[in-house]
Amino acid sequence: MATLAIDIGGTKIAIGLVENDAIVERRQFPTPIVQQAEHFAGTILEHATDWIGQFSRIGISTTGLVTEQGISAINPDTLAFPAPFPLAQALEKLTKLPVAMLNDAQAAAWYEYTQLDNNTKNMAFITVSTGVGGGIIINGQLHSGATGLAGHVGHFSIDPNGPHCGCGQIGCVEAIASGTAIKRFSDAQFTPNISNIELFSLAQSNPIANEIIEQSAKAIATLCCNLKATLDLDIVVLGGGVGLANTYLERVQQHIVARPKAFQVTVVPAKGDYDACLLGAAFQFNKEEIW
Ligand code: BMX
Ligand code: ZN
Repeated sequence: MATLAIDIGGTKIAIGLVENDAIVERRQFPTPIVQQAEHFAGTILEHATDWIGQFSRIGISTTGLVTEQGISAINPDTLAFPAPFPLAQALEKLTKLPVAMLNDAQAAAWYEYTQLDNNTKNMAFITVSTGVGGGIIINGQLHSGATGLAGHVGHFSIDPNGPHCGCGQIGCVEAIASGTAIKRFSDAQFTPNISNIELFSLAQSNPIANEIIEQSAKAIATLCCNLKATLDLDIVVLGGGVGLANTYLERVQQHIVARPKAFQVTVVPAKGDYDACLLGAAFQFNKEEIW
């Protein structure tokens, strides 16, 4: 029997049927703007109507802080739910199936950890996408903390003179490096406005475009070195639409090697590619069995 995997982002939802550790079918649609969890759950299930009967459990990975009560935004600018949003309960009620839910980057961290060699015990996954999210594995276990907040590394405040973050702090990595931040810097420079994909192409010839991306990559490098200093990580896995964009990983690596050796850490691209969070949604069921 397969698992229905659901990955909830601020702008889009990806769903997949995951069987034998692989996505056998996948779909994507815009995140519905509804206030009621049951209405939201019903909309998701409508996109999976023809899969009903093929899955025996549901795994959710979602942007935001996940607690027993539901989903709450740390940065409300990127999510329009009333908090806490009891999505797991709503899906359980509608399907009568077991439902598990984790933060998106924590779920991806667990998936990516299972794909690494056995010598790796301490790692972090960082996604640079709409926001900047993270998940931390310590001694082979996902560390989510007493309140589920652990890994919200996008809210390391790294510049006291930096931009305001939607979380209420100033100079967060997310406010400098995320896809949303890149778009904001880009819109202030280019008229007519261009997409982030266009910005990455333009960066090859235009120093302003290049500087916006460099600023993001440098903030992520600072984050990686701070995490190395805090947790002595073996490796950092990078994902997300921006994190996996052409030249981005190399830019981060270049900034890391300019730091003192003690704080340098190896950064590799996510094996799950753009679907690391979706695979993580299904893999959270394997958490207990693996070690
Ligand atoms: C934000 C926060 C994190 C999330 C991260 C990446 C909210 C709604 N989300 O820091 O929980 O992991 O963004 O999210 O507060 P993504 O949507 O960019 O993948
Ligand atoms: Zn913040």
